[in-house]
Amino acid sequence: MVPTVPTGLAWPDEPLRRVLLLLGAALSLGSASQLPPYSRCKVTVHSSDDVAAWEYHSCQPQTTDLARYARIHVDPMDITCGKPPENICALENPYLCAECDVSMLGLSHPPHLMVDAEVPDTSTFWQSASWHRTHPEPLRANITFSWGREVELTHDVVITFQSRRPAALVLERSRDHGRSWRPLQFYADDCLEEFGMEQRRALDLLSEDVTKVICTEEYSGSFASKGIRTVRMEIQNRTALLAGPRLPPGRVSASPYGRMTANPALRDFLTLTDLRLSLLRPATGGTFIDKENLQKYHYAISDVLVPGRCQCNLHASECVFNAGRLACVCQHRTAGPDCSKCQRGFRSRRWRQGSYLPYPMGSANVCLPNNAISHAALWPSVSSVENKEHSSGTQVLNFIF
Ligand SMILES: *[C@@H]1O[C@H](CO)[C@@H](O)[C@H](O)[C@H]1NC(C)=O
Ligand SMILES: *[C@@H]1O[C@H](CO)[C@@H](O)[C@H](O)[C@H]1NC(C)=O
Ligand SMILES: [Ca+2]
Repeated sequence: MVPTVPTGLAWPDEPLRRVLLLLGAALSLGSASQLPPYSRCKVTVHSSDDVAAWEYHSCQPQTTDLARYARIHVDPMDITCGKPPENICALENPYLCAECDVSMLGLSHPPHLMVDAEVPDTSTFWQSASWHRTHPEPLRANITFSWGREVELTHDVVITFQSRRPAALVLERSRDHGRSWRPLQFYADDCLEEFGMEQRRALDLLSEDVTKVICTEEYSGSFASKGIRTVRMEIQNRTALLAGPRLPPGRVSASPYGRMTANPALRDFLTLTDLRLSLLRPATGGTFIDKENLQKYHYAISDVLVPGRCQCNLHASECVFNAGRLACVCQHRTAGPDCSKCQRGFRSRRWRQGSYLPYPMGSANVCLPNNAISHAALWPSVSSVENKEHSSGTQVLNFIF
């Protein structure tokens, strides 16, 4: 099962994240009244003898680190260091080198070391070949994370480099399993020269720019701190543009999601099947390239964090990892890997996505039994569902079984 953290909490930074991932299951056992909206799909409101009544809510899986559930592919195939064995040196000191060799356990740096659990003080990392291998061609690498399904980003993507941060890179997304790609964000030490774009910070975005693709020099420009090794795609700064001022804990998620329903462009921007990190130019520490010591130019990444959740159309509160795939555990009589259709026998009205509105419970839009309409007397709520969904009522529908 996918470890989860409660949706209502702000996503914590490293290293608290690792701890919370473990605590997630325990925390979500808190009393029902403390649960944030959308974290459950169905609760018993009362039961007597053989009659149970349920209240349905729209729901979604909790945020988790999706990077751990992705297939990771590095391009070109031979760009990981160590085949043949080679020396990789420090940018600051070309005589401080370490051997990389794929055939030696302690000396190899395969891609999965970007998503393993980091133990304090002992970083494990993926490492590329050095520029020595490809010079005078550029040193480039694509790292692709594939989920084989739609997922949505909920918090900042954070890439932690072991090397200095690259001088140019692009973060891209695909919604069609890698057939087409669109940029999410450009990063360079000089945006104008590298990409022909004005440099901008996510902080400076206006609410009409919520899905604007920017180029930032914040992480690789000359003023970027040499000691800090992370590169971020600022998701929260964007959702915050829609949410307005920060809400008290426990209500953090509700308002932005309500507004996201009304902003399909942002939902589209944050929904993807694949995420790609395109490394275009390693850090060189300036414009001078030391051709005698090309082993000091390379990429190394110790951790990639992709906080998000399965896209389940607001019909599942859980997403499980099974046989290498993430799948929604569909509720509301829906079916399919992303709950995008009604179960057989429950199709008396057209399938609909759940909705975050009206606040705070949303609308479950459950699939109804095939005979629901003809048994209108038994299903008095069928028509009132429609009404309630458009009123400010909080209960969606009480189903009597
Ligand atoms: C990375 O992907 C882009 C876009 O598909 C492609 O043009 C480029 O050749 C790839 N780079 C490498 C180093 O494989
Ligand atoms: C943007 O993100 C940064 C870092 O997460 C945060 O300090 C800042 O307050 C955010 N800005 C807005 C406008 O939300
Ligand atoms: Ca690692």
